[in-house]
Amino acid sequence: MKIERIWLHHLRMKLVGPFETSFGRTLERDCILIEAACDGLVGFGECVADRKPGYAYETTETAWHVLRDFLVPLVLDHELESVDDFQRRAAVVRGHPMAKAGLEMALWDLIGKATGQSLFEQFQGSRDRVEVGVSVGIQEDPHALVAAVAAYLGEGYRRVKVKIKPGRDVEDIRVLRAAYPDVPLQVDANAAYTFETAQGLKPLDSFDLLLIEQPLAEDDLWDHSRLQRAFQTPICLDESIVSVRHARQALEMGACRVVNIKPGRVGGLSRAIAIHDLCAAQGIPVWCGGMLETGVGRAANLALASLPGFNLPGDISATRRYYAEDITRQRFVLNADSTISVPKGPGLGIEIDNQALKRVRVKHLRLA
Ligand code: NPQ
Ligand code: MG
Repeated sequence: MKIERIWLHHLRMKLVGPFETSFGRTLERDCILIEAACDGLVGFGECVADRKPGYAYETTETAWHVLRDFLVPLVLDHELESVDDFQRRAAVVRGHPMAKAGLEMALWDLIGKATGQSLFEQFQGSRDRVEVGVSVGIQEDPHALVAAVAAYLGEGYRRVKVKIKPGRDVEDIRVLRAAYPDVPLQVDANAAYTFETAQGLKPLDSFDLLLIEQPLAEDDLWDHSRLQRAFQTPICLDESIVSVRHARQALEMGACRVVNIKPGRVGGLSRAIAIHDLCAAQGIPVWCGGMLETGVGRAANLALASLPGFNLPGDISATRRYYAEDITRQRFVLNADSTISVPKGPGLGIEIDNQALKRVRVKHLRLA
């Protein structure tokens, strides 16, 4: 396969409402759509780096730079054998996993279109609909949280994740748990605590949570292992799991009992699958995280989450949870059983709505 041309599209999409986490409040979501052409076909990939380095160090601008100046030139006019071949070439670029993952996704889409296979088939997925939950941002107060959760339960979501931060943790969850004693519930701190301040989360152990996600810093596997020993609730790592090696080491030191897998955070769908395989071999539950993707990244996440080891509901909500208007013709909807169906068409199985794309595009660039 020889990629002939690549376009980068910087998008800015309005969220249906503000989304607040421990690292800030978001009203607009930036990302880069990568379009790669080869033999009359085009493949699309989504780079999930945001405008601000809040969740991770990459930003839309750093990813644009690394794609334009380093990753795209490695790919253009070079005979690529496979996705693995791309990853070997991309290894000369240190870090920048979201930039790599976006380009890798476009390759998967192209290969699928060339071979007539969906990503679901390429990955050998084991289910055609995947269980999903909803991620709820920090609200004005605990009562607003209960109201927000009530609305999502009304829409059919059966698993709820709540964002927490210091000062908005135990009491919020106590009130929510009292309102909904039986809802599968989990929390996500996005690295907002230290080993010391996280001791204050101990009462969460009595709320029957599925997991506590990323309480401590991204680069702190060791203190997570100390914290996991002190808590009954499983700790799940998100930001800390940046590679297959980090996943193995986290499991070896008992830093978590559950792993959140996001293709963007680990440098691509191929790496995400490798982490899935490692965890499955050790009986460690994994689930697919979410990065407020457009329909492009959402389609990729659905294919990934169809693998057999994804045995907890993913943060893959319906399109309308985040966007009134999306860039794909397909809008993803929640089935009555709190699942979303995996796309079936070749590659990602999505079509870009070019008019919608133009409406949300900040800038674009053609390479070669
Ligand atoms: C998480 N996602 O699991 C993330 C983090 C997250 C669905 O909870 C802009 C860009 C806003 C990236 C908000 C969910 C974001 C973002 C949250 C990532 O940690
Ligand atoms: Mg998270």
